[in-house]
Amino acid sequence: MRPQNYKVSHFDEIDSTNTQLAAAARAGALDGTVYWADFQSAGRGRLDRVWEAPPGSCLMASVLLREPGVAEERLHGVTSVVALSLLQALEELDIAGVSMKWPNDLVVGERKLAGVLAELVEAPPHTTVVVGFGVNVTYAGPDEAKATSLEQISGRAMDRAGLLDAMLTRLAENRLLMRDDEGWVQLTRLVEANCSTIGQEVSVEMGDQQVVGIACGLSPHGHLLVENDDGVVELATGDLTRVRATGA
Ligand code: BT5
Repeated sequence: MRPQNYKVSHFDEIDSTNTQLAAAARAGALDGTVYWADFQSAGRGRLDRVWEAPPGSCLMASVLLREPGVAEERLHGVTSVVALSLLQALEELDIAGVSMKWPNDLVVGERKLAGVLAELVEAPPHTTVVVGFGVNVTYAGPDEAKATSLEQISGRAMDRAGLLDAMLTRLAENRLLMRDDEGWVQLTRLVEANCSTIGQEVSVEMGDQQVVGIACGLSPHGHLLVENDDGVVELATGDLTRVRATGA
């Protein structure tokens, strides 16, 4: 069941649900406004990358969150909370084997199934975030060796509106947890438990900085902890690649 406080608009075609929802946020759109589209002509990933999918092949949606009570340092964690909500929705719909790749992907093994893009919007008086996500339903990404789709992993084409509803329901529950310290710790532990990055040897790039080490956990703010000879480094975000498996 879709929680009543979302206001959902569907578009056959749009440039980018994130771009348009950010514009709507600046014009006063309310918390819980959701845009989703069959096709994006200028879909965006992080750092000016492109998110692409043929019409109707991918669930592409953005949610507007106004979170007056959530501290700025936790906002990076919003990406993880949205990814977690998606993962929980997929589990509810009997899709197994999906895990989170820090900071913003859902993967099956090493293949990308979904990506999340959270952007802060200057829209006073509250801290405002537009969080977009793309989940491949029948399209297995621009590079099939690196990506996958729900159809590929489950043999069925999932109804995108149903998946959106399930995800928004989980997000509404998780947002309640986000608002207090205890709930935040609970969410971080859930993200950690579902994050296949933890335990891997990784290389993380942030601008011209690079950190290599073992991803050993998440901080209370949801930042990645990477351990190497220099100690433990805490990373709010970055581009992560796996160096090699360290465990089973
Ligand atoms: C992301 O960025 O993964 C965030 C993607 C967010 C997309 C949603 S769709 C709704 C909303 N509106 C938008 O305009 N965006 C959001 P990043 O981690 O930077 O990954 C981007 C990279 O993923 C690209 O450079 C490609 O290599 C790859 N890619 C592009 N389209 C893909 C797809 N459909 N499936 C898998 N990988 C893809």
